[in-house]
Amino acid sequence: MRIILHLDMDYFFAQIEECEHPEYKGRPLVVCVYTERGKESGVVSTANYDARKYGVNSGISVKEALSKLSGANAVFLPVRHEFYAGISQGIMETVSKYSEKFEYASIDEAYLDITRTSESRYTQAQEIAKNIKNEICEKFHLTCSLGIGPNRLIAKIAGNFKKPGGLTIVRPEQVNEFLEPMDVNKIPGIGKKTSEFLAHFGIRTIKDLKNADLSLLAEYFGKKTTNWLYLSAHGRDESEIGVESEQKQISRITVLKRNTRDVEKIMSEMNELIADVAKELEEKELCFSVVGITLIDQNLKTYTKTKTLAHATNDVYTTEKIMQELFASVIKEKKSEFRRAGIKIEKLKNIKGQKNLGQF
Ligand code: DCP
Ligand code: CA
Ligand code: CA
Repeated sequence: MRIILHLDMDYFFAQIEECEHPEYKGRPLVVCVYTERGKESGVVSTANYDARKYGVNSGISVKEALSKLSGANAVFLPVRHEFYAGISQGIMETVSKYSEKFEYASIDEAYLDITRTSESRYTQAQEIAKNIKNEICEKFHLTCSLGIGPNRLIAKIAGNFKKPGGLTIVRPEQVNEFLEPMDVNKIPGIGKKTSEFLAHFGIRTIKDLKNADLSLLAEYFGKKTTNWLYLSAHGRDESEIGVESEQKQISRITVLKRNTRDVEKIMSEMNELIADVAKELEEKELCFSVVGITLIDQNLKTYTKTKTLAHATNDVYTTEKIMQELFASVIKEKKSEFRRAGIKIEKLKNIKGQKNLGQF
């Protein structure tokens, strides 16, 4: 019997800003992605719970947020993504120590398979959850919400159940009563369109979905999605946490047109290799969380350097800047001229069971 834990940081970007500016505590705080057009143009990245009371949530326009919060003594701050990513990385490192089966899910979310560490006991799982909360609080002064259940799906729904600061435990024998009264959109992957579609058939709660006519659903959603809907409604999810793919890395290397120490020149010769790696990632449906480079000098000495990302990604193009920094740092340390250069990605994982069904 597996026990899975889901972690999600509370109002993550806004909570970090609160922590950085204790003087704003108690005031509505909104983190914004501004456009160049100024202080009224842009969207809300996230907001603290004081601001949410006024209906300010991720994705609404800054203008709308300003109007909802007029007279509320609110604070508006620009998003600082790199800064939050650094804190995320620290949190993920801390949390990943609680199990060898760890999986990054997003900048503020992760899954742990704690079957072994809890000895399959929910009382012990609860202790582990408390320890995680305490450690995050002590090290980062931040709160999170945790969910524990027999699989990834239940852990995630449990984690979202009580926020902020929640710890919700759903034991196998409680799964049905926990899920049945919920709206279908509580199932991760069922977005607005799917739930509207289901509502046409009179399916609003997870209990409705359990009792639905599968052949009717299959006509609209296809067999694969219908099967997934059926399993989810029954709280079933076999997907493993943090299984690394059998393939350990993808790498490409090339002979440079001329021996060089010029980072820009090296990067300009990486384009083809990067495109090639991107293609392989897509074909094999893999994501990765470590980026690396290789340089070989005129004496055939090899140098490599890697960096662990704050969260796994399947988009190698977003790591070009990191590659460039890694090349630059090797070049700075060594005196050689370089003859060959290459890139690699590691910690490959299969992207599965994480499909977003929002397109329905
Ligand atoms: N985020 C964003 N734009 C969105 C959604 C999220 O920029 N449309 C960013 C800001 C969030 C972070 O991602 O802080 C994590 O997203 P969550 O959905 O987990 O939301 P929060 O952590 O902000 O709030 P909650 O307490 O509901 O988890
Ligand atoms: Ca969150
Ligand atoms: Ca999240």
